[in-house]
Amino acid sequence: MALTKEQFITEFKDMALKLYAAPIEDLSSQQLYQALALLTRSYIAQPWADTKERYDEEETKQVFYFSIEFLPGRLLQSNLLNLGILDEVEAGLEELDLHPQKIFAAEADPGLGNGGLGRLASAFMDAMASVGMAGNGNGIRYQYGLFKQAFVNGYQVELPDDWMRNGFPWETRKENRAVTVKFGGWVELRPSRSGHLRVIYHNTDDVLAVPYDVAMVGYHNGVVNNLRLWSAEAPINAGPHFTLEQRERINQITQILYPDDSDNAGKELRLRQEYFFTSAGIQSIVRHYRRTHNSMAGFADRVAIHINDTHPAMAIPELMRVLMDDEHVGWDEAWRITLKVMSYTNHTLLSEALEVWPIDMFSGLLPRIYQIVQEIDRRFRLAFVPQFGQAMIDRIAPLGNGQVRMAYLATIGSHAVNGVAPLHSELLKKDVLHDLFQIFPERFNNKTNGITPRRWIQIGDRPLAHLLDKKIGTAWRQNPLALRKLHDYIDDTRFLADLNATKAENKRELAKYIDQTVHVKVDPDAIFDVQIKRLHAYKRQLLHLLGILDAYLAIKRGEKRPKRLHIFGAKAAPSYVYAKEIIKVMNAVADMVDSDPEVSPYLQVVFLPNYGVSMAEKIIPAADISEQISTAGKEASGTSNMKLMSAGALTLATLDGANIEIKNAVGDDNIEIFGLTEKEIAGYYQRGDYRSRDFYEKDPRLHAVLDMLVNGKIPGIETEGRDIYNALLMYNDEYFVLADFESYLAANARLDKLYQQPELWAKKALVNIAESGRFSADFTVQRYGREIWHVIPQTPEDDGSDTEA
Ligand code: Z15
Repeated sequence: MALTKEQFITEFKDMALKLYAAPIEDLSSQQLYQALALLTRSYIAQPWADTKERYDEEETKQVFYFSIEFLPGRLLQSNLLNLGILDEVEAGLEELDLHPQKIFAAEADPGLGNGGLGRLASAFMDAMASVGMAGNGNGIRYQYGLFKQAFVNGYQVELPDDWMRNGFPWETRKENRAVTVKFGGWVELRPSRSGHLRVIYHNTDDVLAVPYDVAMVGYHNGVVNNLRLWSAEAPINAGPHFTLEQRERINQITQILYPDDSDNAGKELRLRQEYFFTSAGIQSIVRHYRRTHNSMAGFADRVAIHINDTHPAMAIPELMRVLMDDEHVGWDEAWRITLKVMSYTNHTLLSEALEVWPIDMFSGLLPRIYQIVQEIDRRFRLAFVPQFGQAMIDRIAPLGNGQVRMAYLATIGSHAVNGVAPLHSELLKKDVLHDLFQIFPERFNNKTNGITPRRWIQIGDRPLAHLLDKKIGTAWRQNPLALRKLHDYIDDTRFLADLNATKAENKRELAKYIDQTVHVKVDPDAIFDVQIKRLHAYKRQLLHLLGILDAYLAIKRGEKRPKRLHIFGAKAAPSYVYAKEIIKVMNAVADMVDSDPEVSPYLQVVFLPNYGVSMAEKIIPAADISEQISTAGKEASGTSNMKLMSAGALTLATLDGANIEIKNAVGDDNIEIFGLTEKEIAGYYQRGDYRSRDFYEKDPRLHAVLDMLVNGKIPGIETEGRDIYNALLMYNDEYFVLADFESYLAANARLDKLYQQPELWAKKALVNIAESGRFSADFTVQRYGREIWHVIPQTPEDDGSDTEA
């Protein structure tokens, strides 16, 4: 849109006055933010309404991305950027003697997700709007987001995230679009005169699902899509017997986000949440469709529904329910429509993350849905036992072992199933979904994850963005493949120096931020070595920690090395004891290193509390090294690896998830690979001959490091050090930390050496930035659009460099 600085100043002052009856000089940053957000929303309103109208008029096929998590990050700056008015607004604010960054920082970060899965969903929302695809999000409006993390005495403490305290100016309550979701009770099936079954519900708990819509603004294209977040409320005419307690129970459904990442706790409230937003979404899609169509026959040509991990897999039986019970479609036709509409992404191979529900709980809470799952199960068995045998079908039918198995249900009820990186997609076919792959090979495909360079470079890394503009022009802002132009400057000494200077500037900024937030002074000349992701044993923050302890001991012995600053950001699930113990030990090591004047000139460790999207925007631009060190075969894709690469950090990585893609993109010389491969690890499993103790006994450096966990050298970690020591040596080190220790150290030594040659380092950084464009989520959603959703997006062009499994 077009907006001059002068126009903006007038409208902004006007909005502030209307809202606060005060001149802007009297307003707090929070108030200025509110005024600016409301003004921005007023700019979004028309294109939002126009987009909706256009989709309806042209009968555009629409995608509905169902996800129990969304992590959009702060929206003000990104909306201004995408509207194309960020520069004018900032200039206007500055003319008013205001500080744009201070105003942007007043926005609460909606933490409606845990990690990669939720952030991916939001990247896809941004990307779909930006490529002009009709893509809607469907999720939950959690009143409290992911807990706020604090450290007390080095221990993680979880505080509530009251993110809506000041309101959420981006949402609009659509009370006229509310639907009712039914739980519990029992169902009566009664044949009606017209021949179809009448389904009568008795004694159900009814919940009103009220949607709150959030605009998803496309980049410079006038498109505004919709993210619909559902809130649970008591039904309006609930009657005199409706107690406060019942109201409380209803409100609970959308009160909190479960703080578990890649883990499944199997709690009933979680099942309620899943059905709540899934049923509400399906009902509202069907209702909207039926306003302009008098049968469901063409539904699958207008609607694609994507199931982001199994949390919304109930979309399959729920759509069957609506088609049959409400729309009177027969089973076969309903199943045909459902299969054509539904697609499913798997995000993990970890068995503890695969969702299963006890049949008792499931059938009690969702009796009608359970009947439909039983029928899906019955027909599946009938169809495939003859060809594949009872034993195999028993393993993979939706019902088995007294459980509803959601990944199997999702695969059986979708026309497409994908993993999120080539290795992951291969392993899905080999292990977790092997038997279903035998039956439905044509459904399986890979869609490598992506990120949005708009947030990570254009907003998060302004110094780099400006340097790029100067050198290769601004085309990369529209099409990130244009970053490849950078290759032309691989021998441009001046430019390489500029690149290093940009990184140095970002490091100084981060150093300031660290000082302000945790009151720790860090040396901006150190190597900034970053590991930012959820705390999980398989991600092996512990390997990184052992590397730090080795460095500590080496420095104590008198070894000199370039100074390294290790930066961690990670939340542990509140119930994940081992992960929390690792946090405690990290913090203890940070203190020990810091208080030792022999060591602190060479080594520093900072664990930043409350890592999230907004903090990532500050850390990533300053990173020199990106630690992506999961046990091979365990990390489905990873996405921080892509973000850090695009900021020119060198990746220190195992051959896992999308690290393999990064390696293929930049070439072996521009990434630091170490550790066991997935094959080698599978070999250990098969033979059953991994013995972590052998590594401990053979390698004196490893021996010394592990002993530090239990010999009292690190103050205050008696319990935690012992538990970790035992996990590694008594319980045989489930994640092969000890097996990879030596090669991890060797890779780190190579990085230390490389850092002595700043120009060579800059060349490798350049290649990483240049090749990061392929990981733009714009391309990812276009691949989904072409190959899974069958919607036809317009711009920008894909380079065709797909990554099929
Ligand atoms: C989650 O964040 C991921 C997988 C899950 O099963 C759950 Cl419950 C949460 C992550 C993967 O661990 C990560 O490798 C991947 O990049 C991300 O999803 C997005 O696909």
